[in-house]
Amino acid sequence: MAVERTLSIIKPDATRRNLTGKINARFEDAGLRIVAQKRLQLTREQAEKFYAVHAERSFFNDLCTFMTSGPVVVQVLEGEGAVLRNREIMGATNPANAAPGTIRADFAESVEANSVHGSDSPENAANEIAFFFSQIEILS
Ligand code: DAT
Ligand code: MG
Repeated sequence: MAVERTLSIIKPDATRRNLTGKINARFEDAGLRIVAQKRLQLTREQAEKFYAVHAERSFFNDLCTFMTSGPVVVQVLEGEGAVLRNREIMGATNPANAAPGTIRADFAESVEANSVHGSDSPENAANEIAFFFSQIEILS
């Protein structure tokens, strides 16, 4: 499997509970490398643009309100099959369905406040990384 990069976001419910380090340890312990990282306050406009694919969903407005409710940590993770690997480490969207030992099973508060975002395909990863980072901010 090829070395890939994926976009990860530690969401406001997790930064609020001071879980950034514990979540980063999950990535590093699984062999993913954090090759870029910054703490941001998303604007409403950024949240709506980032989640535009969900614009017609009933939860879109609440999702954007939640994502702007506090700081997030955006990061680029790199490693073998990083996109799928990160989805495995995160667990299912709804923490009630997330496998034991995954970030969402261990830390998420609800389907909305589910602690982390991860890109779902290499194509989306490239677009989502470019949404937050310039090439010179990413250091393998
Ligand atoms: P994922 O974040 O696992 O890729 P997604 O892309 O389907 O999941 O949805 C993006 C986010 O939207 C998700 O992390 C939390 C929120 N969300 C999804 N389904 C929801 C629902 N049924 N009710 C409330 N929020 C939801
Ligand atoms: Mg998604």
